[in-house]
Formats: sequence, structure tokens, C-alpha cells
Amino acid sequence: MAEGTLGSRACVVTAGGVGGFVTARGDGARVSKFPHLPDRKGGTGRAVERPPARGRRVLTSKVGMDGIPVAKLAALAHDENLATEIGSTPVNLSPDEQRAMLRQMQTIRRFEERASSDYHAGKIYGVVHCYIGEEAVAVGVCAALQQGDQIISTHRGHGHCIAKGADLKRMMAELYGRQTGYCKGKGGSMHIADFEIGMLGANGIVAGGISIVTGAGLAAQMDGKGRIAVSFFGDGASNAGPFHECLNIAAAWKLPMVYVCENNMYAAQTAAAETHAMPDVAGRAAGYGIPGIVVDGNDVFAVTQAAARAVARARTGEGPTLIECKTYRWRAHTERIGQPDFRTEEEIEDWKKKDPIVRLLGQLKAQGAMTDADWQAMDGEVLADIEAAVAYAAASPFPKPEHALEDMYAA
Ligand SMILES: Cc1ncc(C[n+]2csc(CCOP(=O)(O)OP(=O)(O)O)c2C)c(N)n1
Ligand SMILES: [Mg+2]
Repeated sequence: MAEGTLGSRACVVTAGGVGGFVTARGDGARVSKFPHLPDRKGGTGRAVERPPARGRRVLTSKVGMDGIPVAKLAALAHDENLATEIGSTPVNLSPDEQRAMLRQMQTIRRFEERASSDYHAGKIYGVVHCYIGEEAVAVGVCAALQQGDQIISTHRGHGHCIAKGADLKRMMAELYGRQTGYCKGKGGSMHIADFEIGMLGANGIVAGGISIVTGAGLAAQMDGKGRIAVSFFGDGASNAGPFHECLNIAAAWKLPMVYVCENNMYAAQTAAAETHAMPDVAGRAAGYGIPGIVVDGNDVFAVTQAAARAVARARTGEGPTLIECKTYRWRAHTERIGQPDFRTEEEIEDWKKKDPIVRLLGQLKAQGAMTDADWQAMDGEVLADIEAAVAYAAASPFPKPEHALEDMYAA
């Protein structure tokens, strides 16, 4: 554990990295990394409080959003045309394709609602990080991909798996820790991969996936078959070394890559505004000589349009693009009980009003492409799919102790 100061604030970094949990100091005082942030849970993390240094702004998560026209794209760096071309309309998407996007987004939400409740009922093991609220990012990006394209995910990976076409039964069985799961029940939520559909895996190491999928981008370039690779990662990961190293080499070698930052404005309990000097992660693209795009991550049409342009650029050998999707997770960092959450109820409620599913549903209704009855029927089908996945998982056997060392590799 390293201890130091950031400005006038106590800062404790645990061996676990930047998770931001309250840590006990040698002198017995409990220290929070965030003494200046509101503590709506009643103060477990705030025994040491100091005012911010004179002249220093008190940062909140909103800083990154202020002044940004999130309903419309702003293109940074080299491709200013993107700003005027991309908007919140279903360009080149048939009603069937739009309904399929809605269904995928609702599947992600219902899958995680069930995963959350089954986790709290003690039926799911390990850690569960919910993606609820961010569904438009995974679905919008994957809608712009072809079957053979490859993606990599994060610790918050259910949405990416579902958007790329993973099997719900094998996913739920993995969360339930059963032999029929994607990792034979030995990996859990953060270790779901399906190479058949180009899903190279979730990853418990923040920013770890960026390096792996950049290797996949290099392989795609060497294969020369037009395949591309997509890296999903968070705002927190964008501060880690692999992000910078990989964008640099991908840009220099014009790798067929799309880098998608899911900026939900927090890395665990740390507000992005605390750790990013610039309001937009996408602004960093200029440092690597590639386009950077800021997009409203709760607008699935804007996301898919941005992704389509980045994909076309990658496929035609022009190199990578960095897309930053501004979004928000509705639930706490993980489903673990008792973790600190410094976000205010007001902020969470504000973002719930920007529900990406409600928005897409409204757009479909406005086009006359969906009625309330259609929506109820779709939701019913989605719930039935989730129920079938749970039944499959619950009826599957646990791995046996003698399976523990199978499928293990060491270098
Ligand atoms: C290398 C590493 N450091 C720290 C952690 C602990 N950790 C898990 S998730 C997380 C926050 C990641 O934030 P972000 O990249 O913004 O993704 P989000 O959770 O917001 O989707 C942290 C610090 C980890 N898993 N790996
Ligand atoms: Mg984040």
C-alpha cells in the first residue's frame, strides 16, 4: 500500500489499485480517497475530511459533461465531417433491424436484472458488474460489425457478449458456476468468451483487454481478410498504460481497430473528473494522430453511426478511431453488498431519465414501427428467454473437484 497526498487530500492507494475503498491508516484513522465528495450512504468513508486546497475547484462527475452537446456528435482531431454527418436518426436501418436492437438492449437489461437478484439470493458466485443504463453502447457498436469481426470486453461484459450474439444459457450457466457454462463454471461473470462469435473475452484486469485485442487487430491485418477488431473499455482504463501504448502502435501501423471508451464517468468510486485533465477522453486521439469522436452513449443510433464510420475506416486500411460514448451505469460498481457509492441519488435519477431503451422505444413508436402491445410481447419473449437460461443453469451440474486443473495453461 502506498500513501501520499493529492493536493491537500489524503490519498491511499491499495495493492488492489485504484478501487477507492476506504483503508485503515497506521495511526488508526480511516481515510477516504474522496473526502470532498458527497457520501450519501451516511459517512462510512469520510472520517478524515479536509476542505479542498485554496484555488482548487471541487470536481464532480458532471464536469466532463458540461457544455458537451451530448445529443449530437462532436468530431475531434482529423475528421470534422463526422460532426455534421452523424445524428440521432436510424440511418440505413430497417424497422426490423431497429426492433432487433431494442430486443438486444432489453435482453441485456433483463439478463442483468435477473443476475442481480439471483446474486443477492446467493445463487450466483463471484462478482457481478451490471451494465444497466449503458446498453446502447454495446448494441450500437456491434450492430455496425460483421460476424467475423472480433471484440474484447471488460469486467462489465454481459452487454458485449449479448450484443455479439452469445448464448444466454451458457452465459447464465457460467454465472451459476455450472459445467455447462462458457468456462465450464470455473470463470464466472468476468470470464465469458466465445471465439465462434468473435467475442475474445471479458477481463477482470482493467485495461488488460486493450492489449489483447490490439494483438487481434494486428493478426487481422496480417490475415488480410478484412476482419477488424474492437476494444471496449472504461474511462478508468483510459488512464492506464495499455490504452496509450496500444493507441500509439495501432495508429502507427494503421491497424484495423476501433477503440470504444465507455465513459460512465466513474471508475469504481472515483469520478472521472478527478483523474482526467481533459473533459473528453476522445480528445486524446489527437495525440496519436487518429480521429476521436464523442458520442451520446445513450443514443443507439448515434453510436451505431459513429461505429459504422470507424469500422469503414478500419476495414479500408486507414487505421484506428477512438470513440468515446458518454453514458452512465445505474447500479453500483458491483453487486457486492456494502460497497461505498459516492454518487448522489439526484445524479442517478437524472440519468435514468435518459434511459436508452425508453428512448429507442419512443423512436420506434414515433415511426409507427412499434405499439405498446408489440413492446409488451417483445418483453415477454425476452423474459421467457431469460427464464429458460436460468432453468438451464439451475439444472446443470457443478464442476467436480477433479476438473479444477483442466483447461489450465501456464507459460
Ligand atoms: C489493473 C487493475 N486495477 C484495478 C482493478 C480494480 N478495478 C476493477 S473495476 C475498476 C474500475 C474500472 O473503471 P472503468 O475502466 O471506468 O470501467 P467501469 O467499471 O466504469 O465500467 C477497478 C479500479 C482491476 N480490476 N485491475
Ligand atoms: Mg467507468
